[in-house]
Amino acid sequence: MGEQGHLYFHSPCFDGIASAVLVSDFLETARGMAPLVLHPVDYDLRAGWLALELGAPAAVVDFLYHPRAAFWADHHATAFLNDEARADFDRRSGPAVIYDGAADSCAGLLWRHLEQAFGHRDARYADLVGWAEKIDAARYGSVEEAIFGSAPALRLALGLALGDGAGHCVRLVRALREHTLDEVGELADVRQRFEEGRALLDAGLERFTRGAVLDEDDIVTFDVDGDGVIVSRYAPYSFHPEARYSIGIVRSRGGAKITAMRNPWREFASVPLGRILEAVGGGGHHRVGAVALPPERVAEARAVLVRVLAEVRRRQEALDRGEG
Ligand SMILES: [Mn+2]
Repeated sequence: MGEQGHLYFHSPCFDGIASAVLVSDFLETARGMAPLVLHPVDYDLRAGWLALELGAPAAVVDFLYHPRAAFWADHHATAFLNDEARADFDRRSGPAVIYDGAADSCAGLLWRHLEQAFGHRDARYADLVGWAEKIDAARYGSVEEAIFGSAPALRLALGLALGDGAGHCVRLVRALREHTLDEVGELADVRQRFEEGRALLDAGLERFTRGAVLDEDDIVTFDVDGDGVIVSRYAPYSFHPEARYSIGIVRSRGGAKITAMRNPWREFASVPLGRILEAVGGGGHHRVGAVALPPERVAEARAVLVRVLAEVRRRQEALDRGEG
């Protein structure tokens, strides 16, 4: 048995899980490491992340850059928490430390990179990677598929909206290493989460009917109570399929989340939402951004929404005038 390493992966997130499958397969199969200790991580760790003492050696995938990660891969626009982290990455960038902000998914990035740099690829995971690309880049055929799709990967993804209780994501990584997506989609806890998720999704859509407004420049704004339900990020386009953007607040006991998203089913040059949300303390990709406000800051939610809305309008007008 080789050295025992640690793998930190974004969770609860389909792409994070798929990335963990690929990289654990690579490190254990091609590099002969002992089975990795799996650590799901999420953005609540952001404030202390760069100072966090990782297990060694550590791999980090689909998540923030960490200077002590021996292996790191990510594609988020906001992967670097500060200029020092970015400079450190520039120094260390190489076959085991990779970044591509234009990649649709981290799993897709790893799929191509591990083959090119190390000649390592297990064709069994092609389906898993294809779905990670589709889910992370919102390449759904329709708004119906995005919200109500029931392919095994989408059943699993909806179940993740219930959170990462009781080691669910770690179990999924292990299951997907050994079994196909079809098989994992039939596991009892995946089925149960999917059923539960469906009911919460329906309840969430109902709240949306009362809370979403389309304004004159094709932006849907909303302010909904997400407590105890699942509010699909695609719900705005189910009610307003022609909208260019959806920007709104989802409130819950844990605080408020402001999300901005471009309509993935409409063709147009859009503004960098991840950057715009970064300016108010959040982050994301070009096509989607979000910021989470803790309970003590929910009173600011409307003001943040107004600020984001104004910035999206300002930049979109410049783009529409051809100045972007
Ligand atoms: Mn991702």
